[in-house]
Order: sequence, then C-alpha cells, then structure tokens
Amino acid sequence: QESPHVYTREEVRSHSSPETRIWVTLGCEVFDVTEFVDLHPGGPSKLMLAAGGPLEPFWALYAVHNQPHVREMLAQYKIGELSPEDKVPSTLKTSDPYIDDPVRHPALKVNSQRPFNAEPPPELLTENYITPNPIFFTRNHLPVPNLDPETYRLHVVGPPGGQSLCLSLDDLYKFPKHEITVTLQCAGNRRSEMTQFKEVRGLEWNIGAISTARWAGARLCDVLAKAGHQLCETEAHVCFEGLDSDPTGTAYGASIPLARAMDPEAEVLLAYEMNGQPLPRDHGFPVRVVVPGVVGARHVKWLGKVSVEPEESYSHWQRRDYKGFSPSVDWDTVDFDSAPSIQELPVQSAITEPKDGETVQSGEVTIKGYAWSGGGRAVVRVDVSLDGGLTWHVAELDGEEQRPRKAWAWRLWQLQAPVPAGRKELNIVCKAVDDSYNVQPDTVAPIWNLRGVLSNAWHRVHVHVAP
Ligand code: MTE
Ligand code: MO
Repeated sequence: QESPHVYTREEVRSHSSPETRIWVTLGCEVFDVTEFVDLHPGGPSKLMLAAGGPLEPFWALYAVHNQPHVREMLAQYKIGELSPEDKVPSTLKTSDPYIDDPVRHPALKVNSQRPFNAEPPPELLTENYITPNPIFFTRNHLPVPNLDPETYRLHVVGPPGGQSLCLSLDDLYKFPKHEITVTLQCAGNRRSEMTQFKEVRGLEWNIGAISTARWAGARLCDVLAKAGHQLCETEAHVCFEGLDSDPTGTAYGASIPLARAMDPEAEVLLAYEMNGQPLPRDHGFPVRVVVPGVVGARHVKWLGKVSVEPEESYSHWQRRDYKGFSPSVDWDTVDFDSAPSIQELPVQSAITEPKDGETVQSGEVTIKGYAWSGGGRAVVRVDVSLDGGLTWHVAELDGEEQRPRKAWAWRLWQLQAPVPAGRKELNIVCKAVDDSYNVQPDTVAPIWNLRGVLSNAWHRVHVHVAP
C-alpha cells in the first residue's frame, strides 16, 4: 500500500476555485471535491464557503452532514492527508455553535436538532386556539443568537434626506403598542406528504409547521415613517436582516414589498411580545418581524436591520429558496430567478384528530383540525368527508371572529358525525374554502415541486372502526 500524499494547509488553501480545483479537509484528510460542487444538495455556493479549508465549522452548523453516507461519498474524493503539524486547530474541532441554544419543550417533534426545527404533535396543535409559547413550532436556519436586551439596537436605515434610527428596546416601546392574533406558517408545512408522492429536498414537516400567537409591538409603518420613509411610485422593498449568521458572517435575511410595510391596515409588526411575554429566544428575542398573512420566512427573527431598497433582499432565502415551481421542473432545470418569492400563502387545512392509523369507536366520530388562508382571506367553510370525498359534511368553525381582509389567524374546526353502520374503516378528508372561494387541490401530484413547498392538498387520514 502506497503512503498517502501529504499536503500543507497552505497548499490546501490555494485550491479554492474551479480554476485551481477545489480542495477541502476533514480531520487530517484532504479531498478534491471539484467534481462534487455542482452535485452538492445544499447548492454549489454552500460548499464553496468551505473551499480551501476545513469542513468542520460548516458540518458543526449543518449537522445533517454527520452521517455515514455523507462520509462515504466524501471518501471517493480523497487525495491525501494533511502534514501532521497542520491538523485542524482544536478550537475549530470542539467549538459547537449550537452549544448556547435554549432548552426546548419535550413535547415538540424534532425534525432537526442543529439547526433546531420542531413542531407540536397534531393532538396538541388544536388543543388551544392560541398556541402556548413552549410548543409553538420552531424553524431556525442557524444557531440562536444570545442577545442582551440592554445593548440591543435595531438599525433602521433612513431615506436620502431622512434620518437613520438606532433604536433600543425602550425606544421601540415608545411607539404605539399594537397587538394582533396572527397565524404563522412555514412554506414547508406538510412537506412530508409531497415526499410520499416523490422525493423533495427539505425538512420533513408533518402538519404542525403552523402555530398561532398574540403578537404585540410597534407597527413597522410607524417606525419607517419616523425615519422619513414614504410610499413611492417606483418598486421598492423593505429588507430585514437577522442577527443570526453563518460562519462567513452572512445573516438570515428576507424582504416584503414596501407597499405592504407602509400600509397601516396590513399591520406589519416589529414584535417584542408573544402571548403577553417577551419573545422566547427561539422565536426572535428581543424583536422579530410579524407579517400577517405572509409566509413564515419573511417574519425575520432577532431583527438587527431594516432598510428600504429598490430590489428584493439578496438573501439566499429570498432569491434561492421559498419559491414554487411546476412539477416538471427538477434540480437540473430549475431557474430560481424565473419565479416570484412566496409572500401570501394559499388556503390550507388539516385534520389533527383522529390520527392516521388510529381506531375510532363505532357510533359517532369527532374530527378536529385547523384551517387558514394567506393574505388576510377568511376561512368561510371547511368540508369534511368520511368516505374519501364522495359525500361531505360541513364542519363547525371555532375561534376568533375574522375581520374582512384582515383574517390573519386560523379557525379551528370540528365535526361530530355518525359512523355509517357496518363500516370497518373511514377515509377522512378535509378541505377549506376562503372568502375568495379559493379551494385546496384534491391531490399532491399537480402541485408537487422540487422543494416541497406550498403543500396544501386535501388532508387525508385513514382510520379503523372498532367492531
Ligand atoms: N429569522 C431568522 N433571523 N432566522 C431564521 O432562520 N426562519 C424563518 C423565519 N424567520 C428564520 C427567521 C422561517 S423559514 C420561518 S418559517 C419562521 O421564522 C419560523 O418562526 P418560528 O420559529 O418563530 O416559528
Ligand atoms: Mo419557513
């Protein structure tokens, strides 16, 4: 057996572009991953962040890499080893960027530990109209920053001729306090049903990447007005930056159109309270954006900066993610610039009780769930079927009355229905209708997309009937 080639860290560093070829290290091993860059599931740009250096800091952040099949794949690209004096500095090996993440509630169903992504189980989801903070679903892309409320500052960039603001929490409290009930839903909610149809890339959310809270804070329009911003004729966007960032210092970011941000009726908040409490750390302490009726990705947490720009945020999460595509588009043909970023979400509903595979009593069955629509559109009806969609019952809607065009929160619903005599199983289905008479598609196939977003087909639960 030949002894491996030995390279210095200096040499590895000089291989950081396609022209010089792309090398990375893991432990003491050196890999030439040039051919793999375009195949990287997270996109070529993510892998390029590590070009010429160690993978450890990135793998620590995206712990999904620490699996045997990833190591096997990497092994194919091995070209040698690091010279002994050049092994990874121990600080890089041991430092865990997630070490400071908060403690979480054990009821949460965890989809990913690092970064932390978790949802409440269906049976808890509709237990309360307002989701208790500890089980509110959590979607983090990065470690949770630990911010000091005393030194926290929000930077609001002013327009030319206006004034930039540097706001402490106390400054924010001086704006009129506005409180509203808003349902927040991730674009990936119910992605696992898309996966069942055909593979997609993304976290395997069940039906719980949605939750509802009372949010209180300053209205974004008041803060923007204080800085001297006005509505303008030309296209403009309000860009948000979080104080969470990846190893290169790139922050989470997103944007919404200026017209929505400036509209007092759109009620966009810089929220500092969630259900009467300071925001929990997982949900953006001390300040986050709440954009009623709009996809979760725009509700930027740990808010550090607000600016008005002629174009949408250049953030990865605005431009290279959270977009919908035709079912025929795959990772070779996808053109992210060709589709608009998701803002308002389509009409949605799901069954939380009974659960798939459960056995229900004969006689009468109680079915529960949630329904919601984006853009402030109210849910006007939920139809429930016990026979896979042949015949329908209309469910009873619970929860807060909804204001026209400002129905920001979900309706919970339930139905008590007789189980037809002699039935051994039920195919329970629900679908909601919003006040624009938008309906949900009956199956996943026509709305399947490579990223598994906007999954809102009729929700189906199959149960057995006790003899
Ligand atoms: N804001 C920052 N700064 N970092 C993030 O990772 N995730 C976004 C959004 N805001 C995110 C963020 C996404 S994709 C969603 S769905 C919501 O936060 C989730 O909010 P929650 O964790 O409070 O439920
Ligand atoms: Mo999300």
